[in-house]
Amino acid sequence: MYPLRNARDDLGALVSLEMGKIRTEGVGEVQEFVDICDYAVGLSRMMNGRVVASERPGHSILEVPNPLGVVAVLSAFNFPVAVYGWNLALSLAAGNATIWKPSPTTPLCSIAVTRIISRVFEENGISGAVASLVTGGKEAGEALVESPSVELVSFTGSERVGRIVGQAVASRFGKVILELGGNNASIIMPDADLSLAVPAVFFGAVGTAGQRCTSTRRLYLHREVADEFLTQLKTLYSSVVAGDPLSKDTLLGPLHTGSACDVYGQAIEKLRSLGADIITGGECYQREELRSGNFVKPTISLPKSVNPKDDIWSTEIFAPILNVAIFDELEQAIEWNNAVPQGLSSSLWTRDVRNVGRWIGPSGSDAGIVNVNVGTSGAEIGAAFGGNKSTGWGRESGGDAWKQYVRWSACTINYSNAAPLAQGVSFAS
Ligand code: UN1
Repeated sequence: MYPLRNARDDLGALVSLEMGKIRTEGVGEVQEFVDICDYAVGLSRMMNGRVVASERPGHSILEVPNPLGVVAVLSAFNFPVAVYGWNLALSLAAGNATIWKPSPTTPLCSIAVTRIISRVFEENGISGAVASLVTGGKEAGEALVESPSVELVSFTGSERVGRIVGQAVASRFGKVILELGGNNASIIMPDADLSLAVPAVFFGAVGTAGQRCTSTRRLYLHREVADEFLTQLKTLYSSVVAGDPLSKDTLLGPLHTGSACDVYGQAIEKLRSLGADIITGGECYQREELRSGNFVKPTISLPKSVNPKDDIWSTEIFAPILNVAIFDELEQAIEWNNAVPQGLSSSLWTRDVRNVGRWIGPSGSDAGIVNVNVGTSGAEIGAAFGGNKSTGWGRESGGDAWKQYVRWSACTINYSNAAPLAQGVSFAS
């Protein structure tokens, strides 16, 4: 009856096995897919157009949403199930067919999901091909991106590839949704409740081994609480159990690929060479059973430079490395928050409503996700998800995201016995 819901735990375990995130996060990701399906069922009765007042008597203007046609979803390894779910559910509710090209390194999750979805379709008299899957590498992606039959390309991945995809789709006047890099900061004010803020930063920075777009990569601490915050955070870091992502006690799985370990190693080397203080971590696990498995220690570093334009602050490293800087005024921290190219998620910890007003207002965070007393990662499906600036400006999941999956028509209907021109133009000799 509920094939996806019923498969949640098994599929979650498969996510864990193939991607490397811990089981509870794998299961959570399938739950996210279930949630967006529920949402889209309701939404399908609310994908309303509008009736707009006309300046001409006896005229009505309608704004009408119609299906686009074919939507291609190019998803990343780190959320091999949920991100497809966001796109599929909205795209289907809008009346489109979807072609999915997952990451080349997570084909099993995509095959399992597609089998579940196609069974539901076929039981309801719809061809499974309405939600098709093509696994493969660059060539498969290019074919979809370049095809004039694909009206909308929704791409999640790196800024480098996103730039290529964005340009290719724009050059054929297609539609594109880009969900690219994040370089997300948490800001801790002196009045923050540390018993909530410390675990939230811990989850944001170490959860999914730092491989979420929304992972916390920068931490700006007010001078008054910096020492206390770091002491408590270090205690949590020392409690991390690394190992088999499927076993109950594990908090930290491996990085997804060996090359991700190299990227981690190079980033640590760079931090050291620039004189950063590596407070904890900074190396791969040496234990025999972890050595061959891409396990890297979650790292907290205190770089010498606090200039957010410097490489170490402005580049997204897809690994559990948290760079820390200390500030005296909220304005300074907001300036640092906004000074990087990316604009996905951000988080402020305070109990002072005046700080909240500044943070969410015009001089506040310029990210797409602007949280208060909530970490940078782990968004619910209800709000639109996505980021500004080099994150690509795309929005997926909740909010008004569905409006991108339709073509909008403005229809002016004349039900009078005259045919007046707009703006009072007279065109008679
Ligand atoms: C991603 O990392 O691409 O907000 C998606 C979150 C998750 C989705 C992340 N709900 O962290």
